[in-house]
Amino acid sequence: RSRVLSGIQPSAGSFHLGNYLGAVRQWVALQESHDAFYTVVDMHAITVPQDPDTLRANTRLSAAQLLAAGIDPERSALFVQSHVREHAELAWIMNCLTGFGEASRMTQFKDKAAKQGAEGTTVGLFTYPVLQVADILLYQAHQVPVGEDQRQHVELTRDLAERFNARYGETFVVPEAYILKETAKIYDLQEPSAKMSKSAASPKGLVNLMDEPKATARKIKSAVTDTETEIRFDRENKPGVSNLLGIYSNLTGVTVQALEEKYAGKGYGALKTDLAEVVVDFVTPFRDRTLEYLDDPATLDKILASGAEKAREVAAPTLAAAYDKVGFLRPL
Ligand code: AQP
Repeated sequence: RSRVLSGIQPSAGSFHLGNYLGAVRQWVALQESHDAFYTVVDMHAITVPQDPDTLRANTRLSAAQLLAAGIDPERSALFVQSHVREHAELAWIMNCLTGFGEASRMTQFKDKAAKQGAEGTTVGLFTYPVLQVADILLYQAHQVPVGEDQRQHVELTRDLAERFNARYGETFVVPEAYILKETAKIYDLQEPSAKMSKSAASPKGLVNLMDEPKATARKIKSAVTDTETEIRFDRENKPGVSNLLGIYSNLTGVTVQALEEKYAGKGYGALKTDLAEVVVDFVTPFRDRTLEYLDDPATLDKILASGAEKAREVAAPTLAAAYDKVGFLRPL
């Protein structure tokens, strides 16, 4: 069976609709057909300041949301990144293979560094993509289910796997990004040309799955559209309406074309009211399930411990092979 690996940051606590549709939903589907490794990447989270207690709570909350979304810990290894030390260790080797210029070209780094300012930008934020390379290569993953914003990081992973293999001999599987066209990028409700993001300009554009469903319904109803009246998918000229149609279609399985027909001659209000209901119907049970998992932290921690054990069974021999290849002397 081929392998998949992906990760999600616990920094915001709640996942947003972009995280779910762009990534997590594919994780759930892929565990049927693949050996799956899914991780809450707390080490990535600390590339920007985090309050320690909040980070701990949000790490559990993230794991609970993954379970609520349908990750089955019997089939998938669900673990916390910092529980598997090999991530940091392989990242060091990968840091030593990455060009400074190469890392400087990562657009996510440039965006995030611009937000943090020169003094607030840590070296950890700079090498974040390289840690992500290690996350993927440790598991010899064939596919990496992510949103479009992560494509460049998966490309870097491919380059580094190939570089390592060429320099030291065949060691790593060269992975591919697994990005579904329909959900590659979910957009901000208020700024529909920008991706939905936890660091959105306004919280009104961001649909957090753990928010009160009523608040979520309000956000959908006040989504930005345009001055026309026609409900038509046209990303270029009607980004707001297209985003709503995309979310609607992805949550219900009804095609965009069928939605266009359904809403022909109707106003934006009707579309928004119905979509608000669709989203509320999705988030309400999701949220309840998450809270149930959170209610029993001992069980949650056991699931994560067993996930880390499964992860280490694959990560440890991969790291040992890499240590050998680069010429580290084995300790007695
Ligand atoms: N808007 C989105 N559409 C589709 N996929 C998305 N992802 C994130 N936003 C969208 C995907 O979600 C997965 C987990 O993301 P992450 O934990 O790496 O967080 P991120 O990419 O940093 O998410 P944000 O909210 O966009 O955070 P900031 O504001 O910090 O950049 C990934 O697979 C990602 O592609």
